[in-house]
Amino acid sequence: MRKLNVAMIGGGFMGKAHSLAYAGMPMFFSPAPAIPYRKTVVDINDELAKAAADRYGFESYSSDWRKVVEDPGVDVIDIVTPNNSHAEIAIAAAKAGKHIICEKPLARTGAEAKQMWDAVQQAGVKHMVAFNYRRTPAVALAKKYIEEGAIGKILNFRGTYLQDWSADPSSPLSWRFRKDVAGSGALGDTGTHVIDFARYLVGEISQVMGVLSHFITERPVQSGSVDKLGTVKAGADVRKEPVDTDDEMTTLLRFENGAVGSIEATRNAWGRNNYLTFEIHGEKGSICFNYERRDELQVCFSNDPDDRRGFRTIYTGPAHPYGDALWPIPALGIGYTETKIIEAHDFFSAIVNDTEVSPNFYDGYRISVISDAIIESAETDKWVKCL
Ligand code: NAI
Ligand code: SOE
Repeated sequence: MRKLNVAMIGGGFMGKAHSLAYAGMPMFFSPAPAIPYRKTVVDINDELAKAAADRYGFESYSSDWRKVVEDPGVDVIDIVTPNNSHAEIAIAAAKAGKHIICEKPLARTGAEAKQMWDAVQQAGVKHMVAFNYRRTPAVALAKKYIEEGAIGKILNFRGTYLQDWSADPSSPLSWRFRKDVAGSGALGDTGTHVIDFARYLVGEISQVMGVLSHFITERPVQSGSVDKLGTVKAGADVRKEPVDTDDEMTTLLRFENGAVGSIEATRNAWGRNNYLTFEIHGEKGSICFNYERRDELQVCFSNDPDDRRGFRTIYTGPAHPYGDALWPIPALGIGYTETKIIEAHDFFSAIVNDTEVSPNFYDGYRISVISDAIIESAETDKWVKCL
């Protein structure tokens, strides 16, 4: 079995998720396309890097990503750092001929993302952006139904990403609230996952009409480089700094194929934890998904008899996408890790078989262009074209 050496840059939340995926992928997918070997992990200092290596099972560690990217023994660079470092690391990795998987959003702006897309094209390496939610089996099943024509021509897409981990103004100001690091707030952090769903399931987005809100304007400063995602509350005496990113994004959408839609992403939705949803209406039926109930897909088909028509629930299992590799009985429970395992499988398959994988840096670039258009639309109060 071919072994591919991975250097992972960043050892926080996504460092954990990607490491689990590398360890678990060959257990779920047999035979695995390749063994992702956890060779080196990098963080901002040796102490954090060593802790990540020990915890996540890497052979070595470093605090110098530039050196690691040049290492001839490394095949794959995995970028799981905050958004402001994605471009620099990815462009250097592409120049060094490494295959690259980069966390979302690909970049802070469309211009930055374009440089990354250009760099991987010039280098001829494989590239993927880690919008893993589309690899939830129920989401892949929705895609299959749409491609089979089960709901006919799509008319409407409604997507949401509602969270409350930062709804409390006393939860600290991490990198996710800093425009220079994150690029934007709810828009880039979670809204982009829904934009990925919209493009994947419906098609290219051609125009947007957005509103960005900014309700929580300052937060207590957080110590350390890892975002504690609201799990640590600061005392009243802690110094506060301004938040310069949006905490809510709402946008109308027009698709190239004539469909219309809307997306809402908010950080202020008490009671909603990872409420990532879509509802798609076609001429012959509807499909609904809610990540908080991610084993389930709700479907309604217009050609069901009048007295039986209505939503029904399909629990994903062996009969559905990725079913052979996952669990033998529907509704045993698909987790976040499974989506990352499938993502790793599809990325390593593309490397080994020299095929394309999606979403790739082009998709990441398009999502950044659409995000820029939402910002411009919110600033000008006008529809903005993004195609
Ligand atoms: P985190 O704050 O948990 O961890 C970031 C890690 O990167 C920290 O250990 C930090 O010290 C390290 N780091 C920062 N700058 C670095 C540099 N220049 N070189 C090496 N290490 C550096 O952040 P988290 O949540 O893991 O987010 C990382 C990326 O993953 C972000 O782009 C985020 O948007 C994305 N993400 C994606 C998710 C998904 O569902 N696909 C979920 C959570 C995050
Ligand atoms: C925080 O909003 C966050 O960790 C996002 O950064 C991720 O992309 C999302 O998957 C879960 O929530």
